[in-house]
Amino acid sequence: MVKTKLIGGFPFVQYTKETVPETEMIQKSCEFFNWMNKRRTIRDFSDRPIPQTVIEQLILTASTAPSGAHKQPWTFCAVSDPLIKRQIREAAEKEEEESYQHRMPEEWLADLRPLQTDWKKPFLETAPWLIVVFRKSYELKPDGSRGQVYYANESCGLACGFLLTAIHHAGLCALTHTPSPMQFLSRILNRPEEEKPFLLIPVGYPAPECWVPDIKRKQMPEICVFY
Ligand code: IYR
Repeated sequence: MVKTKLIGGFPFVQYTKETVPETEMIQKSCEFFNWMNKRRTIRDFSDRPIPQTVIEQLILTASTAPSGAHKQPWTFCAVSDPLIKRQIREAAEKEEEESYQHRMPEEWLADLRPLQTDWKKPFLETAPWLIVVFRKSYELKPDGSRGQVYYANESCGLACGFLLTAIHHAGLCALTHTPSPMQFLSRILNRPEEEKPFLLIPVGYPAPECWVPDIKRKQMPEICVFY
């Protein structure tokens, strides 16, 4: 039985967590790193379908992320409809072509060269699901008035991190795609004014032949300082 009590007049539940001995903790943290270090962003997707129930569970995991004042300022739009995916691809490619040809400065283009990206985005139609994450800039209360949200960028970033981890855990792959500008997603998905497009995440299996850049991750001394 979960113990409950009022603190400052608000309901609290007692939280218990199963802890592990230190040796096991060291092993688990190593294993989890080794497994997370295998996650890669991909751009070559298979069209093999994924059941909606899997996508639902992945999104439920994403929504366990912490958020400012527990406002959960996110909406996840999961798209498998081929006609909507095509509309998204066409609109994204239009913006991306303009960006690659005119908007992105030379330094940015040079930084992207090792990744060999370009304005063509076939994965927006090939991947069986596109999860479009929207960030709420305010929330609509039941009476129609506006309520504040807090740290919405940080909250949505955390939720997307949880989502990518859940996708990897399910044996699937994803791409964190940020077509720019991406207001077209609000229009195509008919989202309300308070929701702003945050991240577009194609989800699926890798194509039978899938290539990723041979990147190296920074080592401890470059990313961490102990005090
Ligand atoms: N949005 C473009 C460009 C792009 C930008 C960054 I920063 C990347 O890490 C990768 C791509 C595109 O999706 O191609």
